[in-house]
Amino acid sequence: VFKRKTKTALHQESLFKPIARDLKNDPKRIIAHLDMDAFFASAEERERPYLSGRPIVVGSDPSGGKGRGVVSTANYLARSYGIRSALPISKAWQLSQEAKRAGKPEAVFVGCNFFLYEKISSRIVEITQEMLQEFKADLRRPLIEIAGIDEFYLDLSFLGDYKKAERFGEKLQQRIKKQEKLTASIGLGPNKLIAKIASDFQKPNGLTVISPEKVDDFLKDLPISKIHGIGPKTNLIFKTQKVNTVGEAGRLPMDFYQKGFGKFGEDLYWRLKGIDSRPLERPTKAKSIGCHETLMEDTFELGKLLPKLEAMAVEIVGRMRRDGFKVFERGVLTVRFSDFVTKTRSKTFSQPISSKLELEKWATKILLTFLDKRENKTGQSIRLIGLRIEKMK
Ligand code: TTP
Ligand code: MG
Repeated sequence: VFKRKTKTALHQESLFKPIARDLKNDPKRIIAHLDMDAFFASAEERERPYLSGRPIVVGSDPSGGKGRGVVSTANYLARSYGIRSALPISKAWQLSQEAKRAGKPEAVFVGCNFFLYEKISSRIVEITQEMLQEFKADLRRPLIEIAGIDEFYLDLSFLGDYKKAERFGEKLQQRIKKQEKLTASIGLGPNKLIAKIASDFQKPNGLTVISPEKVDDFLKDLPISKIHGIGPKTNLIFKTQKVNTVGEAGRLPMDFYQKGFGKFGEDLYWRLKGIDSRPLERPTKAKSIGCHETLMEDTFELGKLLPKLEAMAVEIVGRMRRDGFKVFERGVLTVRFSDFVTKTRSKTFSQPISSKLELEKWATKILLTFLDKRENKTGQSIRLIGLRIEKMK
């Protein structure tokens, strides 16, 4: 399959590495990926029964179509209007108005409540841990990788076969439904790559099992964009080869991947064949955790700025804990004024901080200096605020 090359010895070595030619999935491995369905929207629906059965959009304020932010997520009913994550909120508003004109119910727009989502996220992990314990897993090994606020990988190899793993998955879905009144979709497969594609395969409330012998069939007709790491740029390279499906892409020789994609190419070659040996990761050792937000409109008003700071502090401290850190030693606050001048202030604290409240207090103190003569001589209003923590331990 490989074209012989006469470049450097090193290059040849990488092309003909024997180990790469017969890479296989570890036959003993069973990996699960769990992903909550329409997470933020389902959480809001659960908290407010009067929203039940209505199209829900979680994100920034649409301000009657003039809002400036984006959609965080939409429930499945609102998705049937074409509304989805990362869409401008103004566009979501338009789509909802169109639906209304067509005689369908108007979407309900709700702001983000990270505190709630973080709390549910930890509960889901706890429920999973309890189940692992009941199934007598050896908890000294890391069996859960928290991959995001609503998703994680589980190593279920200890169960020994896919039938048992499937029963584990069903039971986990039932418990989450019973205890948290929310639905999750689960995928099972021989590695993280297949498990993740599988969890997305029958959403919502799906359980998709792709045992090793089913991998090739499962991947064959999937669009290549389903393979993690294939974005629009990579997609374009495949287009020039008239390749659309994973099956077609898997038939291209390694040479094509190494030439076209460099270091990433070899990995991609194996991924497209459903082979992936990535281990479950322990909590990431991020160097900083932060977020920022462009405000609905430029403002001086503390009543508008402080709730934003609080939401950010909640999100950041939540993420810090999920990532396995307990404290942080440095805070960074950024503001952008209406004239787009951007200023950043940071501080290394004499004592490490662990609570959201203390982060919020510090950030508020700094924010105040940006509102008066101290840091804002020309009286500009604020367009964006950003908050970040560093030196987490
Ligand atoms: P996802 O799991 O990608 O989406 P989801 O849970 O809303 O829907 P699905 O049923 O398809 O899994 O993301 C989890 C949460 O992360 C989502 O509820 C909101 C948030 N999010 C954003 O804030 N912005 C984004 O662009 C995306 C993709 C997600
Ligand atoms: Mg989800």
